[in-house]
Amino acid sequence: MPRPPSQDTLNELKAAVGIGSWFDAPADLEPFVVDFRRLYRGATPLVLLPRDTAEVSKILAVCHRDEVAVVPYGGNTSYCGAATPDESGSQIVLSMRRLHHVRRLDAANFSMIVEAGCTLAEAQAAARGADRLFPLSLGSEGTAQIGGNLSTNAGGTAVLRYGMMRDLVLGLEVVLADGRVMSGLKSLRKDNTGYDVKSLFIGAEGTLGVITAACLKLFPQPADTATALVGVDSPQHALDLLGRLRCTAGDQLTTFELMPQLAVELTVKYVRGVANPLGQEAAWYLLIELTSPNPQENLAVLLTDQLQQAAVDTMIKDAMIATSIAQAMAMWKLRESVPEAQRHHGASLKHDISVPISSVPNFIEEGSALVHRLVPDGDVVGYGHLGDGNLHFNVSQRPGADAAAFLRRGEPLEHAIFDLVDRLGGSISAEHGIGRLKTAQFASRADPVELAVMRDLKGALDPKGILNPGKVLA
Ligand code: 2HG
Ligand code: ZN
Repeated sequence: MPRPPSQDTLNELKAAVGIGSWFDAPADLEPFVVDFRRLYRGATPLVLLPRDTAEVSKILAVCHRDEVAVVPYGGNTSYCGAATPDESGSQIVLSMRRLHHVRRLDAANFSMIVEAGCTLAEAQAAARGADRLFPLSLGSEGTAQIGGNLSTNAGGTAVLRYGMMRDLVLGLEVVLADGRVMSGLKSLRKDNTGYDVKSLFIGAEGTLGVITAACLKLFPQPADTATALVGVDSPQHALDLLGRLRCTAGDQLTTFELMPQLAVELTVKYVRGVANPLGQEAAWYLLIELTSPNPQENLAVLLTDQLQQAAVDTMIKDAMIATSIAQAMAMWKLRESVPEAQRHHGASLKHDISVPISSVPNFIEEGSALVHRLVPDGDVVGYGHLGDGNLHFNVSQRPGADAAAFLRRGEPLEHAIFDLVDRLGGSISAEHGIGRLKTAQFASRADPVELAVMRDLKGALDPKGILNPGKVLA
């Protein structure tokens, strides 16, 4: 069990990074103790900002010896409070933002080695500068850091084509709980030497080790893109179109996002510069994007043909294909601003779930019935990555409803939604992780043997329990 750090330990930790690389004044600590969704307010005696892997190693060696808890902190965009210290005031925060270098980019190998504190946008820009693509893409990419993306196995809007963060990793450098450095920055596509140890640290939310750098896969830059906003009557029609496009466009289908009418309505209402480009309203909207590295691919023609055929087959109601980059960006802004619009609208209950893609219409129907029954003062704003079977099945407080009463209905609703997810063979956390928020639900629903294996791994890699205690396995 970790214990509060003594003054000697705190002094030693400060000395490990040097003057200017730590904070302990309350005003400076503030951004590090509140999570992005403001669900938690913790406390910490010290924030450390190491500059390199050697300093992270020194810090962990001290914390391990003295049994002091450490909370790794990236861009603080976790939806589950994964990077926030608890209320005890005894957990040290380890900010990774000064480890932000691109160590090496090998264009011929389609790979790059970046440090954990690089923002996702910085990593994307580095790849672009070498005429390559780093394809992970999500709304918070300007703030979210690579270390956090790895630690939560982030998803986003291009998973359909490129996979999640785990699929984009060739190698990792990780500092273990006792300060030892695992130097696994290989840039190989094929390497069958023993267990896939790096994979353990991806999605572990800083509970098994601190990722300091990663070798990431790169791809060709798209040279042709077709983007469309499409109106459909039902999730089933959306699913039918997804199946058809996967068969005709293959890997070129990069994005297939679903939004209900209410999400579009709220976004147009609250977010400046957002409009609905479709002439008529639809019950559901799709943001679809095809990309190809071949500039002669004529993707707009392919997408137009497919959508025309889908209209003839009454699969879709209305569609608009972007004819300029500005139009495509406006469609993207509509989709990416939904979380912001929901925030402006009032309190919300969030469920980041996934089910097999074929079960999404069924999930939406049964899940909406649960919301109507259990949260009569809420409206379903269930949107997200239909191409991955991942919905943000959120519920927004109806205008004028009492926020506290609305939020109190969150727990019974969450149980009912997660029961439905379990029945459909889904996941209670598709892309946001467990953090602190979902530890109880995770522990009660995970396969007991799998959970026991996870606890064994935690015990083996972090025997003193100093790494991000209270997260994932509480
Ligand atoms: C998205 O897909 C993000 O926009 C945020 O994962 C989802 O706010 C949410 O629930
Ligand atoms: Zn998402």
